[in-house]
Amino acid sequence: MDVQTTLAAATPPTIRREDYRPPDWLVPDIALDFDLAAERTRVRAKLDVVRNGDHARALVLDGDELTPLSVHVDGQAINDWRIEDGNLVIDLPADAHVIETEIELHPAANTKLMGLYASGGLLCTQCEAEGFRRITFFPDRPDVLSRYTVKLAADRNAYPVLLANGDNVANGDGLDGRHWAEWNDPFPKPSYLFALVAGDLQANRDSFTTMSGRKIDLGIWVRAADLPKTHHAMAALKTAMKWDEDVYGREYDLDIFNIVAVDDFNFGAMENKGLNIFNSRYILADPDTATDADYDAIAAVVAHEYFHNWSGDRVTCRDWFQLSLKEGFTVFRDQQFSADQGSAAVKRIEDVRTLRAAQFPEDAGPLAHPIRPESYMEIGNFYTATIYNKGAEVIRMMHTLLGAERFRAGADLYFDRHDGEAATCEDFVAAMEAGGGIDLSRFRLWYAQAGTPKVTARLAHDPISKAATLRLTQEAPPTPGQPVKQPMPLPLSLALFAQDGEKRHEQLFVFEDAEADLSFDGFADAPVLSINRNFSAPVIVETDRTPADLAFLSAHDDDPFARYEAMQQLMLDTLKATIEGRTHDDDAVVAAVRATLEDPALDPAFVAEAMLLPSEQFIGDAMAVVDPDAIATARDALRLKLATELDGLWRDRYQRHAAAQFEYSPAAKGARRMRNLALGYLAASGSPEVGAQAFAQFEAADNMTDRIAALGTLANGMFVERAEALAAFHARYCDNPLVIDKWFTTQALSLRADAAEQVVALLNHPDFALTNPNRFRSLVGAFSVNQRAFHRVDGAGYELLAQQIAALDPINPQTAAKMVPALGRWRRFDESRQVKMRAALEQILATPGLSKDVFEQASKSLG
Ligand code: 0A1
Ligand code: ZN
Repeated sequence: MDVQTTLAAATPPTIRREDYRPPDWLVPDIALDFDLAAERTRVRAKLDVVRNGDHARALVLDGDELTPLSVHVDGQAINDWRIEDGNLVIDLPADAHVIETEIELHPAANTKLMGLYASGGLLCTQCEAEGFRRITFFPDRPDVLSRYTVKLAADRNAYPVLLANGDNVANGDGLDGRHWAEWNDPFPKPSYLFALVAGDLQANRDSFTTMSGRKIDLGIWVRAADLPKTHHAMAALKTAMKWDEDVYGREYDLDIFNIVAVDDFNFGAMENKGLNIFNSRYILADPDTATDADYDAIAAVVAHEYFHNWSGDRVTCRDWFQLSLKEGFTVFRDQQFSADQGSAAVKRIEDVRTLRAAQFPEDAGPLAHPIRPESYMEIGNFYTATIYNKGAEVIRMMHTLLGAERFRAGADLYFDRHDGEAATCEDFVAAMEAGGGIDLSRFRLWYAQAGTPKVTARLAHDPISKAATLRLTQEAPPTPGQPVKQPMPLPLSLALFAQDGEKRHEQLFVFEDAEADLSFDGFADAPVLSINRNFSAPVIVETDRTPADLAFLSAHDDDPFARYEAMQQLMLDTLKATIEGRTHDDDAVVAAVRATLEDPALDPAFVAEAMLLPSEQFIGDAMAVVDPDAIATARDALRLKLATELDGLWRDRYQRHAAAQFEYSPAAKGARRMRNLALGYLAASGSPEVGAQAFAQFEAADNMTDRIAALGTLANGMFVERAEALAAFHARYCDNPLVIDKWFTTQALSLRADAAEQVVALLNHPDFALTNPNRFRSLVGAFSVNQRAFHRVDGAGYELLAQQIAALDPINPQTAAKMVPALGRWRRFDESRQVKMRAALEQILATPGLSKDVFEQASKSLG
């Protein structure tokens, strides 16, 4: 075989959206029978199959690493089945048959964590997107909806609890200490929503009475020792159930809603019908082990998975190209929910920060794709920030264009029209048009075009005519496969402020063309422009506002997001000027930060957000060529200047927000945020006195937020207390893997020059393991976003990541593939780094037996 054919044979097929065809066979009913054990599990499946349409094609049942032990058609054993590409193919004479198959699985050996696997003594499943085919032969695609009856049998001692989707209809004892449970899910569902769990679990039980008066039994299932850590998740669940009734009119449908926490999980959580399975990091919390950010994330993820019951389960996706139909909408819903629980402004700032950190780089790189992609090799690679977070921004824009009431009418129509169906993104937009009364023809481009649009805004003023004119342009950059873009409708929230601080004009301008001119009369003096308020469109806005304008807005804008944004832009402009060696005035930043810190009307949580310097990555994203060293130097210098010049204020804020007894309330969270921000600034000086102060906080803290903030401060610097604090932290939490993850992450994110060496040492720590995705992400994933360390000029960071990806790939390809995009950003760096990053990608591609997950990411990254 020559090289060409070897490569061709290794390239996985590309699946295209345009090739969609309805399924050849449907499966209205399926009965599954599991004989469970960690080493060997027997699965018997009985499928009622019905020919769909007028064709003579064989029945093809997807299979992944399955071998049939027996196949029956209409009760008769047959031998003329065949396996093609792992799938079971059976020629069938009539239009309806009963197919029975039997296979054997080895859950304990399933390190991919897709299908049925073992985690910490439990047996559990993960089926989205294509895991069900690793459990039984089935048309594993989301447009085949079936009613499931599931029988689980297992050893009673090892697996006293047996859970599946729907209602528990029967239970009994078997021979040899075994027992069984039967579950029935009345709602037809696609196979990716199937789930089972078996294990020694205890439930935090509660109930919720729905708006129509039905009582739902709720259970959060964990190891007995973890029960005290489930209260926050339970409270969030009940709040989310009520919120979905109030805001979307959506009521829960089954009589039971169960959640199970597992330690080994590839993603955050999974919305299986009536049986959500969670990564334990998104369930378990108490003040000693979880930060405020963890508490918030738990509530958001619990809500997200619960909301999927309607946006995902009752109305599912026709095919995986429609993934954003359920994910974009559900992220938007969870964002709305979280905004309603606390400060909407702070939540919006956090969401935009996430979008910019995770999605903008994706949209600007070789893996850019529209929220409705056109093709994929491995669907697991498309659970991206684009599908999720940009998808949510697209839904949000519709909400902005329609207003809450008409958006609700559109959502109602969508659920009415498509309940029980597998729908498309087009169905959603069409329902918004009909229900909300709007024409979204051009808006549909948001589903088709990748890349972050760039808007330029130039405000001119003529003192004679007293007119201000705003000239806008928009342009979307070329992305892979899409060299030329059309302008898209951008809902831009605008305001003009007079110099005295008065808001003189406000509007939502839907900017649809490549250019637009707006004029405003009656301005004797030049006004200041506030644009993309509340981040009304997911775009990059470039203005010619001066530092004085930005400082003015940071003090006067009545839109909190715009106020935050003005401060960020001011900091960014200053940092860029430093990096590019242009003359500029750092004092404008100091003055603006001082003014915000001293404004008594502001919420401390908001102030803390506004005071954060732009991340090193964000600064890099704003440069033509990222220079990690210059960025680090400039940012450290500005940080030091703010620390020194505002020293008294930081000390005062640290004291003013002194730790009181732990409480999880918006006010207490804001105080902790402000206090820890102040500690961070105080530590910038490196003074030994602050090291002692951080260590004292570390030791005295009654909550993880304060303790980890102190540890991070120490870990970033050269303080003498550093090693002692790290050791004490490890010793205190050595039995808690979620906290040990934090210990790894804190060191992987260190700003010290020796961060890469520390990470190398930690890879050999006895607590490091490739088999647990949380642990891998906590060290290797965190390191890959530590810009100054990962992009070290000698290429050591790239080498390290390539080795770890190659090592993880045979164990868990899905998690390994998630780490590749860090190397895919090579075009953004200087020539020398580009060469090293490409070499790392080549090295990954040269790994024998590479998975299609990593192959797709690495080959596309080389572009
Ligand atoms: N649908 C889930 C995300 C998810 C996707 C794939 C998984 O496979 C390992 C797991 C979870 C959500 O949006 O929460
Ligand atoms: Zn989701």
